Amino acid sequence: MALNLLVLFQFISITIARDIVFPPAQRNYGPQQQHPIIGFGEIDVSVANFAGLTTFANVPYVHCLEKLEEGKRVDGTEAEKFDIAFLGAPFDTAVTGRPGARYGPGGIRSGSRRIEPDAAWSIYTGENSYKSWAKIVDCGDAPLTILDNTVALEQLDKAHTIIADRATNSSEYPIPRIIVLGGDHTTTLSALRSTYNKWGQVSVIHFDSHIDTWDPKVLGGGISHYAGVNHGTFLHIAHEEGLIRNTSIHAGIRAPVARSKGDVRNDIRCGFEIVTARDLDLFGTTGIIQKLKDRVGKSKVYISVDIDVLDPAFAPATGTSEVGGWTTRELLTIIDGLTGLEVVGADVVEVAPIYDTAGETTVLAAAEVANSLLTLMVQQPVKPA
Ligand SMILES: [Mn+2]
Repeated sequence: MALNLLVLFQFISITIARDIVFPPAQRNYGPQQQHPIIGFGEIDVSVANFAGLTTFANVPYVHCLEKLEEGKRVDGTEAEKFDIAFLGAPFDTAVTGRPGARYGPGGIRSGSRRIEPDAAWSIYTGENSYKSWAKIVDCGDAPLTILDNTVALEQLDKAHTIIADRATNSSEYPIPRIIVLGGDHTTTLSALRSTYNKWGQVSVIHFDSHIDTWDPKVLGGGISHYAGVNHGTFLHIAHEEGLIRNTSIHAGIRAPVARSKGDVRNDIRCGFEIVTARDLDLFGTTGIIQKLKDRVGKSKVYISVDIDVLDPAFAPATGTSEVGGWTTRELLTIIDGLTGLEVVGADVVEVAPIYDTAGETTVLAAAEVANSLLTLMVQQPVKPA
């Protein structure tokens, strides 16, 4: 039996073997001539995922902030319609640790260059987010001043408002959703103001090593109101502004707090529950996914990913590194597991490319996180209530 099979295989391999014929270069060009580099067949210049200008995952750039009158440009032409937009928020003047996240949007786009919409079929799901019902675009970066944080956040608020007011490509789902490429974590405040205006209060799923609900009087030192608005207090402010529900949750927390009990008490007041980094060892990714889903229930969700949720081994390029974090694979498994939630906004923030490795470890991870956030939005379209 074994011998028969062997004979059969040999027969098949003989019948499908092909002759490899090399072009007779010597005869055609002569022994003294250089073999031409081009000249065999058509030259394709239509596909170039690391040439040209860089958008997230090579999706088309749209000037989303241009002035429109009833969907038309000043010259009367029709403006582009889109369902999901990437928006860069190059802002890092409200950090407490290392600066540099103003270069995050460019870094994340650079890390996303290998994603090619025509060839982005997931090996896990068989789906391709870029070949779905949703028209996906990159709006470039919001222009944010580096000289005044208050003005910069107002600029970002306005950019969000303009983009969320644009017409969608889908007639069924009338509000475009935004994925922010940060930027320090303060930028999430503008995004939450924007989701509140369009969708009402949201539950926040906050992946981070820090709680970021600090009372501005604690983190900011009470120097001034201005100093209190920073990347560790924005969730406290979002709660005070009534933007978020008390069904919010942190995931991946491991950094120490400033007060023995006050910070965690305040965190609960702001509507949060804590999943620590080491909870993963106890419950596994499936257990973490279930905790997050149970907490937010059927409410609309905003997902914010501070890249420092990852261990510095996987994301060294960030402002406030904390060791003992999750791996990139664990984080992606958990985010992908949130499928089915009504995600109305998302971000990946605190990416500071100047501290990255030569292998672009952090920006590659951040790009994949953004890709997973996009996938959640594509998998679950959302209608306003
Ligand atoms: Mn953070």
